[in-house]
Amino acid sequence: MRSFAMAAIVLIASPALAQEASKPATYSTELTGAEGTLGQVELADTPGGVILHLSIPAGALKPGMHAVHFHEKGDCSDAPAFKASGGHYNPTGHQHGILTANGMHAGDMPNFMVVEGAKTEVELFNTQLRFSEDPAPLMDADGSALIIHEGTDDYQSQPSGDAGTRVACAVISKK
Ligand SMILES: [Cu+2]
Repeated sequence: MRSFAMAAIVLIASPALAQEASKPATYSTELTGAEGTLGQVELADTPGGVILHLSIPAGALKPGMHAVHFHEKGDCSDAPAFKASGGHYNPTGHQHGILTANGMHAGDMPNFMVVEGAKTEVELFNTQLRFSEDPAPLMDADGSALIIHEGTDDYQSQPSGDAGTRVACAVISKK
């Protein structure tokens, strides 16, 4: 006689356990220029860093490359100089610049391009920052500011990349 081994196949019906990606905290703020609102900034706090999205209408900034950094204080009250925002956000005590051996500031980021007659949409990812986690929380006691400069960051001149005048400022702080 042939014996048949019976294989029991057990199907376990389990509820869909597909994990939803947790939604990042987001923050929205206005960019202020010399004469008022100049654009919008959207931030998202992710496990790996902060995503930054800039939306700037055509004509609001001069065409060409511009430096953008996070500066140390959430204060844009002194337009058009925007010096109240302090220097670059640098809680870890590094030198300025992506090209500097002992760089870089937590607030350092690549330059972006403004094209004549076109709206500017820029997305940047900064892996050194978080909204409120150490070592570089944007929303610390005095907040921080996003600053756009008239010129280009050379990624090595101290203390701020020779990026020229500040032309726009956005406050980032705990609400
Ligand atoms: Cu700057």
